[in-house]
Amino acid sequence: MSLNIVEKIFQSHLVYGEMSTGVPIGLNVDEVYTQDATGTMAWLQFEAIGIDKVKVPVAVSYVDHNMVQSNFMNPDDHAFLQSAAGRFGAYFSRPGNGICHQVNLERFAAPGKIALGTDSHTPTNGGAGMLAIGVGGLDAAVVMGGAPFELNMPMVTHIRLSGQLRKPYVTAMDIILEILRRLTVKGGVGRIFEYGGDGAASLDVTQRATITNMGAELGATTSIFPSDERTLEFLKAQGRQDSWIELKADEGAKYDEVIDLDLSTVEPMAAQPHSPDNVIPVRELAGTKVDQVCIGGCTNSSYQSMRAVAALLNGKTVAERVNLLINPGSRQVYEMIARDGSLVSLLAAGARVLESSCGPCIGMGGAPGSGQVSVRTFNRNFKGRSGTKDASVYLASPITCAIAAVTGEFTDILKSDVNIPAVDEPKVYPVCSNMIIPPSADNVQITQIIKGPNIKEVPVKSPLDGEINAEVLIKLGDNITTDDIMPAGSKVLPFRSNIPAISEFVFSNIDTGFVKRAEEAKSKGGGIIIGGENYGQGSSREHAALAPMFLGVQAVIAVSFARIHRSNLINFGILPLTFEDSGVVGKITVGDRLIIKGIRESVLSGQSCTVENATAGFQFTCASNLNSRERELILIGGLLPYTKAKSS
Ligand code: MIC
Ligand code: SF4
Repeated sequence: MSLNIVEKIFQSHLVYGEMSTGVPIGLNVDEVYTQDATGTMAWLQFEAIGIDKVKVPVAVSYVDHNMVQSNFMNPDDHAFLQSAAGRFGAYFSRPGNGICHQVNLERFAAPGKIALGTDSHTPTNGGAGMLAIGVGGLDAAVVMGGAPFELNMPMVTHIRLSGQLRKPYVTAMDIILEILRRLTVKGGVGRIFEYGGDGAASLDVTQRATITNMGAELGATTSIFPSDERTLEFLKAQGRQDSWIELKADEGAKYDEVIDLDLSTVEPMAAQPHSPDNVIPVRELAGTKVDQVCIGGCTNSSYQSMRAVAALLNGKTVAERVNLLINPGSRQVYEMIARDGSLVSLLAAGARVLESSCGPCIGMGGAPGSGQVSVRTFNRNFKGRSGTKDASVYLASPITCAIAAVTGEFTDILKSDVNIPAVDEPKVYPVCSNMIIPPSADNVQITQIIKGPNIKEVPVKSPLDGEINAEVLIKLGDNITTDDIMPAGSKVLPFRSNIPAISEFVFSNIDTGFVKRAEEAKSKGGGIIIGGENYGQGSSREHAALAPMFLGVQAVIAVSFARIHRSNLINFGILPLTFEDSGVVGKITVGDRLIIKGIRESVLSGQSCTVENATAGFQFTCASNLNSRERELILIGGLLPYTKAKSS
């Protein structure tokens, strides 16, 4: 039978289930990686499960998000993660070594293998033919403990690329922005995007990785490219040609959908505030003034991007009105631009070059001024994520950004006379692993786990009661992001390992009364959240489920859910329900009391449940759509009690 690439990888990792759309399948996993902002919880959960050593072939713990260190909390987390990696047998990528996805692509990505990462941009590794999926921390912990990873078999969409980019003006970032323009932030839900076609060969691995990275913004499970000569070139240059295998779809392989894209028609694009799919051609923005430019992040900080930006800035000065911030994605990239003189060009032009970390992308420093326009090479421009609520954040390619830094405005590059160098993939990357501490076989007994005072126990929910009788705490529209639910930024991120403290910030950017209402409702049956379509899109942060659970939220009733967030809700025992008739949403008001009788039976049988709005006096029905494992999780109070029960 002819198979596509996704089916080939799933088939070689299949533990149980049948590969037909929507059916749960269990997969063996080759690598799990964590980053610090989600990793502290993941490793605390791994510890709580009580397993002595990670059971996947490779586990890596990165530190890249929480790097501001304005007090003891961030460095305490780093010390905890380093000690947990030593204790449980994971590699530890030290602070300063770079952003997890960029470093993982350089050091660990391998075609044909499966990786899970506790970050929604884990699909970056798909640029090297690895099937890499973003998950919540608890899912990662359980898989590190030896369980298969379960997901419902997604649809596979083939994106057939033809032609060539009008390089160097048009970049991989413009391709993924064009796809976001066409498909929107909901367009990838329940799908894996498999790239192919003649045009794929014209893209190198880091360009492919830009595309698979930002595929997360489509809501996709993941995205993947074939493994071909370009993949081999990359792995060779990284000194890892042994990891290479060829990977391509069989002749006649089938797909659920096919989308054609001629690369020669793509032009420079930008996402306007406040959504990555609000995309228009840069030429339509020409003349719009820019106050801040940020270059780097996990989407666009390859050596090729940095070198091109440096060449553009060489001998020029950043426009007077503009602040230019640059964070190279990894220590390797940083070292390369230092050695070839690019760093000098950047500094001489007036760029503020930061360390290799997420930085401004997640609001860890580098916030724009009030009402300012910021254009960034990052992947998300949700309102307030930059740290400034009224800033206008645009997303664009490193080339578009560098030109804006010099001219102080968006420029129609195709009409301008800027001379842009084409930078090819290096033949050899400087490989130095001194910032990655490998697991040592015999340290299990000797390493103590270090926990600072801000690191608190993981709260666990009690089993589902026979009836939910709770108050509507908030009612929301479509596409609510996990940044809306659980904001990030330098004030909130340090509390990622302290659920009681971080819970005080739930919905704080959109409804400052939420926490108080939830706390008051907690002793009276708890609360319910009402959402629209694609509830919980964006980041994999499980805190967006864990903190509401801690505040007594029993259920979220929405029109539809984003994949990772839905799993996170279930993992922490919060029931995700969907409206059978979304017309009733308009009749529900904050403060209404909703009663769901016989909820355990409905969950068990998989049948719709009847929700009584006792305040407004009407009833409606909801579906739970849980598979058999998810039902068990909800009944017992989540994945942690489930895993413990299974292993006892
Ligand atoms: C993000 O880009 O929002 C993050 C921070 O990397 C998250 C993870 C997190 O919330 O810690 C992600 O993308 O999953
Ligand atoms: Fe870091 Fe931003 Fe990438 Fe998230 S999207 S991993 S915050 S660089």
